[in-house]
Amino acid sequence: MAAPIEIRGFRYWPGHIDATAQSALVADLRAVVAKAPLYSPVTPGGRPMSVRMTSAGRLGWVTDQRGYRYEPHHPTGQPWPPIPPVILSIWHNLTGLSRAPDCCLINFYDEGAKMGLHQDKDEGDFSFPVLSISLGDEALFRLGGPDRKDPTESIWLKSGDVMLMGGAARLAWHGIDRLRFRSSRLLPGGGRINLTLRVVAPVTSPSSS
Ligand SMILES: O=C(O)CCC(=O)C(=O)O
Ligand SMILES: [Mn+2]
Repeated sequence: MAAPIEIRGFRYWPGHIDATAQSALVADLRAVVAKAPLYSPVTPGGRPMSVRMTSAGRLGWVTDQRGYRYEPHHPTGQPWPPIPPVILSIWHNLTGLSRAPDCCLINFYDEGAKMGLHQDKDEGDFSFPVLSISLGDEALFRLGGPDRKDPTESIWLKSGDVMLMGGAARLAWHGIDRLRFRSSRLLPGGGRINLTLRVVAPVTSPSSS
């Protein structure tokens, strides 16, 4: 395995997942989405997010007027499907942890979708990292520091890239400014899938920031 590139405490493996494995992952994710359909989430403040979202695993991240939190069920009331084994093995290989993630959050970015600068802080234990996998169109990822005002730097994440936010970078601010729509041929209709693997336990109460 190639050594990761370190950027401000983020660890980055460009092209970690090859084209064949990317297609296999998309097939696995289609099976997940068939059971737990992508839906359009709303922030606690009532604003629709531009990404569509679903989860796999014991818990899924949700947001609505009741706050940001993890729930054991999809908004339809069904449990989330299990995390596909190939995704779990990427987690175990790159984090070196034997502990499995509780949640694989699945974000789908269609043309024009983005994600504002934020911290991932709805989990109960920040000593565990968050692992992010990119599939499909290239996206401009902005990464900063633990303070909202810290300077930021941007990199284009490509299909097959994997990023680890752990240690000092675990609570770093980050977001997606824009997509290069149809820059990849992985998804026939264009767009980008981002997976984030998260250890959630212990489960926390809802937040709105
Ligand atoms: O799409 C990405 O690369 C980042 C997604 C993200 O930060 C999140 O889901 O919390
Ligand atoms: Mn995030």
